Amino acid sequence: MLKYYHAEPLANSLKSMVPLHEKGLPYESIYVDLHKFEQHSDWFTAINPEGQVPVLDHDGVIITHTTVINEYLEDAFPDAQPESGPLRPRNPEGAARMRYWNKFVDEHVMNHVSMHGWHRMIRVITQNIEEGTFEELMARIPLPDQRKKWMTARSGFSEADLANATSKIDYALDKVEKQLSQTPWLAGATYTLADINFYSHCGAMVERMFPDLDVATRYPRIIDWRERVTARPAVAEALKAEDRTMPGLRTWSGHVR
Ligand SMILES: N[C@@H](CCC(=O)N[C@@H](CS)C(=O)NCC(=O)O)C(=O)O
Repeated sequence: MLKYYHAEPLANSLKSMVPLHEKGLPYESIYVDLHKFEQHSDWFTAINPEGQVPVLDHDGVIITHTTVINEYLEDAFPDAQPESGPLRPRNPEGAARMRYWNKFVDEHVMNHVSMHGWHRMIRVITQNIEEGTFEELMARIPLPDQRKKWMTARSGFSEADLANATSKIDYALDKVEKQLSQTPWLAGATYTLADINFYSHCGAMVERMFPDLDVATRYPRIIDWRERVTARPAVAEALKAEDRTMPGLRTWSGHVR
């Protein structure tokens, strides 16, 4: 029995939900309301002491961190694969290329996109919380870096930090565009966990978040790649989870990560 604890199907919550659908694995979907700080509540930190989503529970075995969850699913359910082939290539070179891109997205993309999302949305949410209540909520956050991020969101990220994040995203888009001029998918000839990773963090929302980067004109291969990912039935299924979470709020800006 699989249980998946998640927020809205965006970013990390989307990233491990897509493989569940691609592999056709039935799971119990458990929505964790980040807007109510449920991720730091006692019931949830009893499951994940780091107080973050998503979390996979496989017959009581708790797995956290999306890249780890996605590889776990490959190891635990090797025969459940989409028609396009395994999400982690079976040959060592293909698997290494997939991991290279996962590492790149995890280390050089995710946090930069996240900072802009927080700056635009979380700042407003945090500023609407009264001082004493805010301090109490902060005290419940298990990860020190995450606590710092929530507190910075309240005062606002600096223009220098935001500009630095934008330039890192531009660098990443350029790198992905070049890769897509050589191979149809990030890790080579087939769609893999690397595509799911970049799509979840930097797919549908990138144009709306960074209009100045002029993505549609400067990165046409990324647009084409994004359409191919979006057209996958499993991706559409995962995105539909929005209907079970917060109807009508499928925008990057409604999300806490
Ligand atoms: N490295 C983790 C990051 C998880 C993460 O950042 N989760 C966000 C949601 S996308 C979260 O729980 N944010 C709320 C918080 O930290 O309070 C992963 O890959 O799963």
